[in-house]
Amino acid sequence: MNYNLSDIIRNFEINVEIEPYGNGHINDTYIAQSDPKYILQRINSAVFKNPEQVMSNIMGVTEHLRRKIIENGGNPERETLNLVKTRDGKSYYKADSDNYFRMYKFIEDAVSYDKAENLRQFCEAAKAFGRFQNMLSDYPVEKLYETIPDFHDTRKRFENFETAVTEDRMHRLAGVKKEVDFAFARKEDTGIIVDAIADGRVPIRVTHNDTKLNNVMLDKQTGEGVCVIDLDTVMPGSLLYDYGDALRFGASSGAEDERDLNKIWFDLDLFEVFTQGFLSEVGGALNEEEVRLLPFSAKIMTYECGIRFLGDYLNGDTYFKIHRHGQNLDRARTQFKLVADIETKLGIMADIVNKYL
Ligand code: ADP
Ligand code: GN1
Ligand code: MG
Repeated sequence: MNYNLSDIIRNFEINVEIEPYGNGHINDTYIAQSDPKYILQRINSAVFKNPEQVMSNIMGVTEHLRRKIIENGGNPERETLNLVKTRDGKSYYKADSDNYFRMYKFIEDAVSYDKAENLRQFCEAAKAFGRFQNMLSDYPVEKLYETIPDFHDTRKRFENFETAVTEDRMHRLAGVKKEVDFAFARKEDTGIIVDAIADGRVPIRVTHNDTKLNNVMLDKQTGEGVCVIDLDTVMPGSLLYDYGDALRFGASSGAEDERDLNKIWFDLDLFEVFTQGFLSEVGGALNEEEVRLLPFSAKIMTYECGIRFLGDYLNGDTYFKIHRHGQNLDRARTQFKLVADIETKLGIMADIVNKYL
């Protein structure tokens, strides 16, 4: 760490102890234990090459959400992220070219989960993501920067994965042949959503693109969804990305990095409550092709994450934070186990989707 956190927070006119917080794989998150509390984040500038554009998107989107929440009689202090300005009135503090920081008001009395404790929690998360999408349905897509180009272009993700396999920089390939074969056997799937978007069969919408369960805060008392957070990847995208990615993480029976694959399967009860919650709030806006691809989106988003984890493992763990050796490989393995399981369940999943249309 080549920055001093006490110096950083003084730029947001706060002067208290801060400590690491949260389980994200990308940014460095800290909590300021002041009254009220704040969240300080260092934007990962290796991942987000243009932090100014990230902040421009977040400012635009949170202002829009604030207006919508007020119109709906909600509480904008809790239901959207609120940026805290620096002393000189900016939305972020640039310590140097690699170190950009921002501060948010801390959302009190709310929790984010790495794993749903019951079906209701996942249903509430689904409603929150659906509402988020709905509230941004009239946000001008052209105002948004693509903070990570081709983020969910699975075909390009596959090309990057192939490069990682070919280069085998860390000499790890020999130990992951089975996983690599699994990924290559599904290469044909990688163009399905990308092509549907290119042909205009699937519309571009304003999407979150990282709808992990721990990116939504639920109220501690009522259990209801309060706020969707982690807005760095809000970009033009497909609703299928948000739906599929949320299921990838949240409808798994176990942790993303579980080593015992007997504990990993795709849970159809969780799938059902998510589908019900998401479709109830997203608005009646889905076209036929989107509906048709909903079950497949869970498979392909899980696959995409799997090849990203495996590619990162082959590249030497440079993208996703790891806390132990082999963690990205373990993550890839759970994703592929889920993909294989989803493949056997796509028919049932389609029936469930039809129930809630
Ligand atoms: P990352 O991009 O690394 O995933 P997040 O923005 O998701 O970072 O933040 C990491 C964690 O910090 C979240 O899962 C959540 O628990 C917590 N968090 C983030 N922002 C807030 C906030 N405004 N109020 C309360 N907790 C927050
Ligand atoms: C990262 O930042 P976090 O932990 O919410 C990643 C997502 C992956 C996810 C896998 C910007 O999300 O795309 O799906 O890890 N975010 C970025 O757990 O790459
Ligand atoms: Mg996060």
